[in-house]
Amino acid sequence: NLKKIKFMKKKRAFITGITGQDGSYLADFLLKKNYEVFGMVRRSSTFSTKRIDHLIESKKIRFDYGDLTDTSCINNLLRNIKPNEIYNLAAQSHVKVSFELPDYTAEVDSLGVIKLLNAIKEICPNSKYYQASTSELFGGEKKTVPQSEKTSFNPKSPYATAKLYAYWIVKNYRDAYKLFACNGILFNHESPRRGNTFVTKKITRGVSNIEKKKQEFITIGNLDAVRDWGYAKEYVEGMWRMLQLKKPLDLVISTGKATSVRKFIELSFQHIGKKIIWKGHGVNEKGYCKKTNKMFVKVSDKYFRPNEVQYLCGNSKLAKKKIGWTPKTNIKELVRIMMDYDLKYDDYGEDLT
Ligand code: NAP
Ligand code: G4F
Repeated sequence: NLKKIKFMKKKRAFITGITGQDGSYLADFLLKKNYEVFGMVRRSSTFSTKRIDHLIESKKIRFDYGDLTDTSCINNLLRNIKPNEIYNLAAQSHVKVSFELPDYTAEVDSLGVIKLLNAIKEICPNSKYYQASTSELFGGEKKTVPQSEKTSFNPKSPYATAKLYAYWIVKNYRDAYKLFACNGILFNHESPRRGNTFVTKKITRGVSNIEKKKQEFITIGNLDAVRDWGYAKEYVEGMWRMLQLKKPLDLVISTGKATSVRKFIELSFQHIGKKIIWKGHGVNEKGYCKKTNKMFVKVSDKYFRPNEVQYLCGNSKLAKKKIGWTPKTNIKELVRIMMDYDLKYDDYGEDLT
């Protein structure tokens, strides 16, 4: 009986996007905090649950099929789960893909948010809501660095524009209906669970495959784009901390350190004892092994975007002050974590670091 009472007292968290990088780490984190975790999973012809299989197998989380584009589904889920906290991490999250799927990106990343907020307003107005907002809102002009909560927005893709709508509608519902709703403006965060088509994972996987003699070289886009890359496992704690505040707030989460794609490539090769020498310019630039002169990196315009966000580097001093969050993993350590994983495994799914 005591056990039952304890169980009933657990807080309930509902995560959309639980099969993604952040959703899976957040589920791990909340379970450790003794939450009951509920997740929304999209139906697909093959299983998309690799990152959370360890939780499904041990029956630690409950998941329901659903989609952010379906109002009835969202309403039913909130009615049944009655969550204390809602983390909306679901999105068409790939910037380049958003130029190819602009309508769908808006459908999910903008309208999906209004569906959720309306459902909260009607069904569970006391639930706390976290919105996965993004540094892409800032547009990445070098003159705006470091970007903070006070930096003006300048979205440069259908993804960023859709996320900007989401940002404002969260603020709007917070003010109009007194919902506890926060925007977490997160800068890039990576991990062994990062999707294969994001640049960091593409690089660490590619370099590992070169080392395993499964791949000859990596083909990449803009080498000079700069990002503020942190470790996803730490960033999900920032999300949770935001929802423990007394009053809702929008906060930047970042490391404050900038690294170029070029440097990320050099660090990844350094991990396997190889130094890269660059020759040529623009799409003709190539990276060679200093010792053997073998070509390891090639540039292709296939991976350039119609509009580029050149330089992102955040200032998360307010997050330190308000929620006591600071980053712990620097870029070299992040590369080490991702490289060690990719050298050991061919894909995520085995050791869920
Ligand atoms: P991710 O790995 O791409 O995961 C996205 C998740 O959204 C997946 O679970 C995906 O399901 C789900 N999803 C996509 N469309 C959906 C729909 N129509 N209905 C329901 N679920 C849907 O992304 P992430 O890196 O974990 O990022 C989490 C969130 O933070 C996203 O909103 C992203 O835009 C935002 N964000 C990410 C970063 C970053 O650096 N990672 C930075 C700032 C903001 P499937 O598994 O079925 O595809
Ligand atoms: O890894 P990326 O695709 O991430 P991007 O565009 O910064 O977006 C990620 O971070 C955002 C936060 O700032 C999130 F909101 C978003 O959901 C996502 O998680 O590209 C990083 C940079 C870009 O400038 C891109 O042009 O790397 C450059 N890049 C160069 N070559 C490449 C490649 N990007 C990809 N994906 N693939 C390449 O071959």
